[in-house]
Amino acid sequence: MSILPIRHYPDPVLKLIAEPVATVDAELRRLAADMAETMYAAPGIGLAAPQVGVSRRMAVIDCAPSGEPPQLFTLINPEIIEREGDSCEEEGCLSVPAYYAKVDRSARIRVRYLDLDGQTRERDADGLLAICIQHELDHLDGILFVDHLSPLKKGIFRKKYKKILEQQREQM
Ligand code: K1U
Ligand code: ZN
Repeated sequence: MSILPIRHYPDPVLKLIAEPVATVDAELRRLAADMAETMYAAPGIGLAAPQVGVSRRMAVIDCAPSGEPPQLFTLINPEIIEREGDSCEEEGCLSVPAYYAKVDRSARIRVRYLDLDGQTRERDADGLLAICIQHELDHLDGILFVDHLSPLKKGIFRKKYKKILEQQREQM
C-alpha cells in the first residue's frame, strides 16, 4: 500500500465533478486501500478520491473514536437518499490545511453506495459520521466546505488562507 500526496486548494482537480465508477475491480480496491492508508497517515476521518488527484466517485471514512478499533467505511458512487434535521458543526479539510469553520448540514441521512464487492448497500448515519459523509460527497461534486460559507466569511477565508500558504512557503 502507498501513502498518496493530498491535493490542496486551489488545485483544479478539487473543483471537478467526479466520474461515476463503472466497475469495482482490483485496481479500484487498490486505490481504496491506498486512500485509507493516506487518510490514517494524515491523520483524518475521511478522504475522497479527488483529494488524491483521482476524479472518481469514491471515498473512505473512519469516524471511530481514538483508542477504539478502526471502522473503515468505503463508499463507491454514493448518493444521499434521505435527509432529516439540521446540524451546524465545525469542519476541517485535509485539502484546506489549518482552516476550520462551522457548516450547515443535515443531522441525519441515509446513504446508498456500492461496497468493495460491487454490492449496493444502504446505511443510516447521524452525528459526526453523517457530517463526514456529506463533506466527502461534496468533494465528489467539486464542493469544498468553504464553499458553504457566506460571501463575507469566504472573503475572510481567502485572506487568512493566503497568509497560511505564505507561512508554509517560508517554512520550506
Ligand atoms: O475530507 C477531508 O478533507 C477529511 C476531513 C473530514 C472531515 C472532518 C471534519 C468534519 C467533516 C469532515 C478530515 O478528516 S479533517 C481532519 C480531522 O477532522 C481529524 C484529524 C485528526 C483526528 C481527528 C479528526
Ligand atoms: Zn475535505
